[in-house]
Amino acid sequence: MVTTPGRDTSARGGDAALYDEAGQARFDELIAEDKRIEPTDWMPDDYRKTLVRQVSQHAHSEIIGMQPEGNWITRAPSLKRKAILMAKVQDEAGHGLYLYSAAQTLGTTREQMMDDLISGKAKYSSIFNYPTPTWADMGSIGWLVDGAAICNQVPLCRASYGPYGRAMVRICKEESFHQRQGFEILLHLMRGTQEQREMAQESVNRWYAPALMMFGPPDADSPNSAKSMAWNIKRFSNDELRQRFVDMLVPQAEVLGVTLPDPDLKWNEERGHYDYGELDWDEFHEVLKGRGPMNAVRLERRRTAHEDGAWVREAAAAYASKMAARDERIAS
Ligand code: FAQ
Repeated sequence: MVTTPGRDTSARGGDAALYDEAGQARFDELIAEDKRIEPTDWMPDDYRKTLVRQVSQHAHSEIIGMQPEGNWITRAPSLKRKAILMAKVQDEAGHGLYLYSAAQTLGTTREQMMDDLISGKAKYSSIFNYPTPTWADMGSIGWLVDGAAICNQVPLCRASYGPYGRAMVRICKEESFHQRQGFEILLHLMRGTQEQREMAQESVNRWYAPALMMFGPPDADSPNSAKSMAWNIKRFSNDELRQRFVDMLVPQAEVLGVTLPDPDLKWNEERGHYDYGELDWDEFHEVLKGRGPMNAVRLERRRTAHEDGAWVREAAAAYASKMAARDERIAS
């Protein structure tokens, strides 16, 4: 099949049989030159599938990620804290929406992605399957979870797929604010009473290891990394980013006055990095299989919210078709 290089959209929808030699050559050239692939460019089916997988999982993580903090909106300790938390949770909703839109440019639909999420087929970040029993958890989520998200996502601003990379730029700016507000919550607690300091430390103890696992399995067990890195989607491996995160956390923990719960954490002069202890990968895989502490609750909540929102989707569709009919009448 001969097509205009780089403009063939016939492979949309994922038919691997629609191999396009010229399109592939143009794609390879763009990747080699570290340029962007845009939605109308021809792209290999596997590249499209990898992106749909990663971008939709990322979107689901933002949407499910609203729940652990949403849990504290009504109980935030002051009006100011409540307003900040509410704004943060709304930001996460926005991130989910940009990312669903980016995934839609790859030929998948919002309905398909939502069905996959609420049926339990799609993955979302393991971190959101842990509970938030104390106010200090709002600090730990901001400091550790948003901190890990930034480490992971800043390189994604240079992802080869244009709509994903561009969405990440704005997302990272907002995550950076989120990380600081979490740090500030913990700092405030650490400068408070003994009880508040203990609450902050107890929360950091629970969130530290799961936050390190957000970067994904060790490189040797990461089946998707090699391809994603060859395609300039991922720029660094899971372990490289995890190390970067640990190195960033240690001085920040000193400022806060909290202890990171890892007896093996120590500076390695030779490597120029902090060594850290083995993580519990069995726990990670259990969470991925849906058996984490909050998996069932998170999915049930999402399902209910989806069902409760059916009337909004129906009303929006009815309004859109009314407007389309009106536009047609005016045009004819
Ligand atoms: N949780 O081969 P790899 C946030 C899966 S957003 C669950 O290494 P890959 C904002 C992986 O999907 C947080 N599953 O995979 C916020 C794959 O399964 P599959 C989300 C995980 O894609 C803050 C399998 O394991 N961020 O926090 C996890 O090359 C506060 C093998 O793994 C993103 O999604 C995990 N932690 O690397 C919101 C960033 N790790 O699909 C609210 C974009 C791995 O083959 C409050 N994503 N898996 O069945 C990425 O950078 C990558 O997808 C990785 C995984 C690094 C997550």
